[in-house]
Amino acid sequence: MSCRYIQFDFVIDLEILLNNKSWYNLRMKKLLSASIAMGTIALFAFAIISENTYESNVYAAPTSIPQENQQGQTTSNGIKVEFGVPSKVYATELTPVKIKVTDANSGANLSHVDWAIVVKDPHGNVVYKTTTGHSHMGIMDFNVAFPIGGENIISLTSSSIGSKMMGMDVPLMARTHTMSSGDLMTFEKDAENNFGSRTFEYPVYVLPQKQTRVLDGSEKGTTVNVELATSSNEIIAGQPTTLLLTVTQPNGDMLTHPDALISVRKGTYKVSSSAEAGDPMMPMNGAYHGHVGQMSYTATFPSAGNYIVNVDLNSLPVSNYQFGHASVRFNVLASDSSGETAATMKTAANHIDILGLESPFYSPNGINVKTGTTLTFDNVDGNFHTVTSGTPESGPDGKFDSGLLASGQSFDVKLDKPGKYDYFCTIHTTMRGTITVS
Ligand SMILES: [Cu+2]
Repeated sequence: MSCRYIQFDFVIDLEILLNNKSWYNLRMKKLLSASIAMGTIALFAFAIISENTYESNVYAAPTSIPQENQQGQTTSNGIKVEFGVPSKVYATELTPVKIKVTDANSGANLSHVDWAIVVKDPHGNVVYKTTTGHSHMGIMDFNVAFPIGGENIISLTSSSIGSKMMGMDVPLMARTHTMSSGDLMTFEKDAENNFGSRTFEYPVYVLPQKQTRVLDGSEKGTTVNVELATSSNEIIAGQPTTLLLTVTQPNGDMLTHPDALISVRKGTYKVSSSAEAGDPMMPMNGAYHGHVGQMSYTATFPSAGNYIVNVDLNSLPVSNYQFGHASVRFNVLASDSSGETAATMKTAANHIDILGLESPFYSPNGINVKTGTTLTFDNVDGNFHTVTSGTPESGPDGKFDSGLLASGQSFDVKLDKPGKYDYFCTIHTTMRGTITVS
């Protein structure tokens, strides 16, 4: 199937939307001016809501997987998601992830689908999260570096654009539809494909950190291959970790009798080294020596974070390949014993982060506060959302409404009456949360 990558956007007058508190009372016709724009950013996705009751089941692929990843696909009620990563994925290495959403019957891409991705490491920690994105052509490719080896989970939530927004018609071209010929302009045979919101989960088997570099030797015209690997799925701070160094010739054969100085640094601070600075006449004095080009070095990384492993290599007169001297810096990542690699997100008791399309949508999703507390919602996602009291089923109840919140904007609400308050996003109706006031 051929796909033409045409960007087709409805351009909305943002000024009207953002300045008019009752923007959704205006007719869509006044707000939308249909135009074809090549290569522009999607703006319309935030202004569209479906009146359908959304499904939000999780479709999980089988969890027993080999160490080499296979291309996967999942079909649920006519929606097919194709998923692909390289067969071998290494921790900390930037990895391309390919995702495509199609109509299961025709195989054609679905247009105008909102989507978000969450990556969970083997401990269940969220290690990567996309902003809520919009796909014109059903293609949702992205890159991620998995910090920890083992079975990681990629969770994709995709959400269709329906025919109604707050009771008003959405133009046909802006709805999710099956592109009958793979072309946004030709979908007459199957004009609408409003499948709601669905979450698909895929396991990705990630191998321990391994990095390979090709270095220029100081001898003219020579190169040498250096591989740094760990045997465990993660480097845990405070525990001794063995680093394996393998040195090979350009033809791939093992390079015999190399000397190596290995040092581990965090910033400018030297954590450990295989030898102290040597005699200037014998610069590799005290270095590790590998008879067959393989050396191991055990270091303890004191805390979680990024480290530099510096390797200085020399060939010796008895080596089977003369490259002179070469050096390289590797970046490695250490995590603490629970697998946390980044500072944990701290949320004050009266702050709620708007995360976007992926569960838990609003964090914390349920919150208990005392009467009279002012709550602040921060939109930390990259897309527009609302905080609107009520439920998607019965609509806004008028108690509070943020209107459209752009990325980085916040909304304050003070609740003086005890009770349970439901709220939701009028753009992505799977996004909902509750506030309990007592
Ligand atoms: Cu939203």
